[in-house]
Amino acid sequence: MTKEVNPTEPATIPKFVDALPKPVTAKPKYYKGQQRKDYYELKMIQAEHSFHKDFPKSIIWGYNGLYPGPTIEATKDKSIYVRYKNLLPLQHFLPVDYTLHAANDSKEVRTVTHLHGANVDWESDGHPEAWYTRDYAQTGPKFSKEIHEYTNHQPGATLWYHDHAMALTRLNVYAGLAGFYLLRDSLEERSNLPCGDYEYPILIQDKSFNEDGSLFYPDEPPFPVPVHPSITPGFVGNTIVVNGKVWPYLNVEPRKYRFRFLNGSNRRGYVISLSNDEPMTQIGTDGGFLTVPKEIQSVELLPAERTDIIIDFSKYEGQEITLVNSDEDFIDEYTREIMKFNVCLPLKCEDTSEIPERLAVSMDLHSHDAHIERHLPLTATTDDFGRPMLLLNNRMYHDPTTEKPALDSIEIWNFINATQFDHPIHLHLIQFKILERRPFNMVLYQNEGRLEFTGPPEGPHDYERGWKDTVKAEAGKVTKIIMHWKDYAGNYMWHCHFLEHEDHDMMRPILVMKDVHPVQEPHAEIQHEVEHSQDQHHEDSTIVTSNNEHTVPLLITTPHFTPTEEIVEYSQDSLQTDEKAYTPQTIPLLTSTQTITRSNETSYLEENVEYNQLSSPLLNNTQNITFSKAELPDHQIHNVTGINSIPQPIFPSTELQPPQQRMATRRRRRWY
Ligand SMILES: [Cu+2]
Repeated sequence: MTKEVNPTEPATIPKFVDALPKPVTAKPKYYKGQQRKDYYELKMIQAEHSFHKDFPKSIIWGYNGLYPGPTIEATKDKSIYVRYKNLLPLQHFLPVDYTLHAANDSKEVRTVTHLHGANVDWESDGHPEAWYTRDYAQTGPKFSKEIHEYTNHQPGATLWYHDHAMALTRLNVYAGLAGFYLLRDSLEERSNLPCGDYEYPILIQDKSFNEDGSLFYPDEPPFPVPVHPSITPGFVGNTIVVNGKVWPYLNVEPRKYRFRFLNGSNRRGYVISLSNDEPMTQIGTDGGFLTVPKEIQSVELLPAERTDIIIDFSKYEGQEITLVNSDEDFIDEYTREIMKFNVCLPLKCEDTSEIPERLAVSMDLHSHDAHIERHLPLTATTDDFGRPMLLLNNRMYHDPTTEKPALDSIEIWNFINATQFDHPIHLHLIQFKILERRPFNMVLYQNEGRLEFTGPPEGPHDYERGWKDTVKAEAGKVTKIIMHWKDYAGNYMWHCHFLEHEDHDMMRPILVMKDVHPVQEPHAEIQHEVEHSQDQHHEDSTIVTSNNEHTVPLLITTPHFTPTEEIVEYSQDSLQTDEKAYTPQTIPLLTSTQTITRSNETSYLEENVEYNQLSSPLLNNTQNITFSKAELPDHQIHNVTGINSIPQPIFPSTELQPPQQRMATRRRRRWY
């Protein structure tokens, strides 16, 4: 007896009955009467899409009406031009929250396409405020041109384009506005990697459906809020959709295949492995090839992360192998599986493809070359409506810009994740390397703003040692990355790539500045002086104090934690357990930041004015704790004045455990 298929109930949905589609390749278009090889036009339109052979057709929004959008194939250093035309309906078919930042600029559907991972001029980057409505009837404050120019001055890589409109990204991407952008280079050309029919880009997203097969997206969180529709703290779907099909299969030959995996989900992370526990060969990360191929058992992909993998099916002839998800968050028996490979096709011809011993040339960035080191907290608070809200550097999106790297400078960024969740942090424009992650005392940091490490630094995971543009900032750890700000100046972004977080202020501007000294104050606001502790037992100790403690302007009472100078130090417990490994030391960079002279006094003053006028809703529920040197409880612990504690989030319990009642009435749809 066949069970009736109900798109809301994963248990009733047959798995592995639709073949995995390969997205079509975008073709250049005629432009002003001429056919050009470098001009593309993609039309965002509403269309019908079949997610599963047993589902009714669903409404989606797709580039050229396709989900995923057509794959753009580009070549390193050859410019291409793309116009993404908004021909969508004026009203959204998913629940829009008009209380989010700038969402009420226009009630119509706003779109803007970001090329994720691209080294690109900011006006072509797809800035969230460069949005436009249908036929460019209305445009956002940062909109400047209709045609994006991609110069492709970067190594070959798996990039992707997706919608990035301010406060609508989660809905527009969920509706289907995403596609691949494969940048190829001569290194790839010279290699003999699997290609053509043996190369697949794989877009993994999770979705939930209504009974009629339409896409489901919640219109409110699972706790009472005074706003409707309202954003949720995060949404995960109850099915896994790969290249537009729910749990598809791919018939393969017993030979090597290349898969470029992309997690395009709103909130869900995946830990991918093969059901037969055999290893896979990783050849690339977000930003392109690794220096050497790496055998891995599994790879974790948070939203927006990519991995380039070779799977050799030659040993598995006749087998069925499932691509397994062992991520622990939001997992159930259904989402544990992603897709299936059936090694059932006859070998068409001998597999002559190879995995080269060496791939890319090594071009590492070294800590000692960094001009500046920034410390950037990830914290939780509540918004004007009492809803949980996550912040970067304790600021909302529209607060004045604080991350202003100088063009051609090398910087180190430390993400101090004081929330209870990991967050995938994405930086526009550049690719970076992960240096380390290091656990710290969360309670001490949350209560007093002091950073105390509780263990040794951990190197990046084996599958994330290449170039990255999105990194998992782990909860309770400081994640340290290094990057070179090069090629372009202007307005960029850094943000969490959980789309519900990004749309709700977990996003901050970056201004890459031309003609300034590469060494500046990390956050361009408070002037600090550094005093050396007299304590002979702790010669390396440093206390950072503000030089105008008694006349602090408003900006110091705002919840802006600005640890200009951070010191590595350790808890007593750690010292006792492993003294050798925990020998205190200062970060070598401190020396260079201690002697900072401001190169741009004018912009500093302007910034001050802006801060004094700033009123943030955070002020109401934030306590200000200021320490002076005399009050320091222990000279081993280093401190910064003007630190504010951030109230603890209300939402973690709701994010992990939606109320049971609601779960039952809404048929396993989830809000997170
Ligand atoms: Cu986040």
